[in-house]
Amino acid sequence: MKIYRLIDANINRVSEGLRILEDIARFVLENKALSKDIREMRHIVRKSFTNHSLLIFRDSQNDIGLNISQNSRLDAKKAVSDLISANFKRVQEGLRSIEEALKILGYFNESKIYEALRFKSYDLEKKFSIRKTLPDTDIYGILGEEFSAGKSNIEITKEMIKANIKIIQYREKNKSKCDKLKDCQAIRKITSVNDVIFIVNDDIDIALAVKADGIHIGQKDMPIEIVKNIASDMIIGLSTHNQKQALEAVEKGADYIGVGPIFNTSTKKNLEKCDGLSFLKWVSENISIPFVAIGGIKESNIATVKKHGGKYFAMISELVGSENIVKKINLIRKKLY
Ligand code: 3NM
Repeated sequence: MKIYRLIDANINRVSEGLRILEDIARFVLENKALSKDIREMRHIVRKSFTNHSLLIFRDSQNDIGLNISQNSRLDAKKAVSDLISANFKRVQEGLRSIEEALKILGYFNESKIYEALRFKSYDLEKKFSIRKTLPDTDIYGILGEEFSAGKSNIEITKEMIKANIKIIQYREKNKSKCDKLKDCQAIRKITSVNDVIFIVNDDIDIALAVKADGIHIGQKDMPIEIVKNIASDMIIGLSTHNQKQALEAVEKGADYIGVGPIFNTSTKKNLEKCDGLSFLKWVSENISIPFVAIGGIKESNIATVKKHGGKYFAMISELVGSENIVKKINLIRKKLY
């Protein structure tokens, strides 16, 4: 009979996990379809034992797991993404337990229902992922008004989006905090509506204030471990200039790395030394996270960057300095495909 108690405990565990996931889908991700899928799953789990026959086996006060669980710090969560993965794990483990217990009791058909629910939960988990990866795209646009021949960052953002750019970084080295904040608030609105990833360079406070998708930092900025603590749900990009830095970035949990400078450029002050193309080639063969080539990339040399393993190409002056950004991006794409 204790096996029924095990099933009862796991039905509660699974239902509670699903309830948390349903709430995240509804209130955090604001995704109605996902929330509905989870709710349906929860109802199936609950209704498969409708006659409350399992209630008599419930003995949660005497559950030896309760004390352990209440004293444990192992389940401390830092971010919504941690909460999501912990609860999917809980749901999947619970479903597995029920599945096996039902088999012992000879309920093979019922056990299949729980197996199917477990597989469904793997699919749903993929849909839940909070944006932590770069979009599968080509050009990574970076803003900078001092290189834009008079156009504002807002105008440039709109032109980039018209050209189907899927990721835009705000990088201003000389503006006041207040001006940067105003710019970023406006750009966040435009990028959100157009489903474009918005990354802020350097200023974590601004990235957090405007709810950017990510933050990009350099080697001399705040250490990535600290940034990850502060901005745990954000995409974190780190500039790297040699193999050691690239390996360290992966180890410390960067979501992507900048690789450069590929060529000489006057856009960045105090440009780091880098064996551009051969470093990029090495990264393309040895680094498992996304990598963005940067530094002096133009329409005229982008094919060479691609030949050396480039997949994402970041550009400032070549894009923002163009009279017609859409036309420029189309010309660049012709060199890539
Ligand atoms: N970072 P442009 S090179 C911002 O090597 C930046 O990490 C670099 O500008 C790095 O496309 C660079 O105008 C400047 O050359 C890129």
